[in-house]
Amino acid sequence: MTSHLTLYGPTVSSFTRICAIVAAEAGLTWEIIPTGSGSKEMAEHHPFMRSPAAYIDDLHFYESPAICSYLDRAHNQSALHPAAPEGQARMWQWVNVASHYVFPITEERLVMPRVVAPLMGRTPDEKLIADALPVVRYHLNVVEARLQEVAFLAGAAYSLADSFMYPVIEATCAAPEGAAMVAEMPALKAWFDALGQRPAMQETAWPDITQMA
Ligand SMILES: N[C@@H](CCC(=O)N[C@@H](CS)C(=O)NCC(=O)O)C(=O)O
Repeated sequence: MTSHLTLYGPTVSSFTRICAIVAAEAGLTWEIIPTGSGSKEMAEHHPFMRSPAAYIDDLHFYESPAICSYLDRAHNQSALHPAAPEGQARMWQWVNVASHYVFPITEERLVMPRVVAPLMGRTPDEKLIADALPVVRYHLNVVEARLQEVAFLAGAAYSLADSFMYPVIEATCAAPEGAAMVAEMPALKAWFDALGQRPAMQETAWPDITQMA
């Protein structure tokens, strides 16, 4: 029986997309039921009202690492989990770097004020952005340094770690300041351009940034 993934979350959300990417890598069909983070509807699927929540194989999961690990192990022969203990540890290390360090700083202090605020009729907070830029650069430089050592974040092969980092970098590039920084970082730029060719990235591309929620 073919499995189908149903995600609850905003149509444009980095973590919802991460789960869709891993589903697409596994060749699964997937859909997003548009649901606002923090909404009463979301509380029916995620006790902390974060996005996404996932339903597949008569199972219900929340938290993107758990969702993605299940999708890959149950439906993709663990292709995105390195086999060796060190590779697995590196993968989770970089999943956490993407989720807990690079995502919050780029999302809250660059993408939201520079890209989303004007779409909502608000003036960008230029001081917030200016103060954040060196911090954003620092975070991106950490990723650049890793990618100067190895082809992918966990080592020699594409893994869940890259599936987590890619949408975060793509969103960062929606801000001109973010795009300019990535353009100056050769290893990160080459990794980003190469990953952008993967069918899973193209299948899950956001329809229109103006729908960001
Ligand atoms: N730890 C969660 C994080 C999910 C998350 O922060 N999602 C964002 C949307 S991309 C969200 O729900 N933001 C709303 C909020 O922070 O209240 C996961 O891995 O799924």
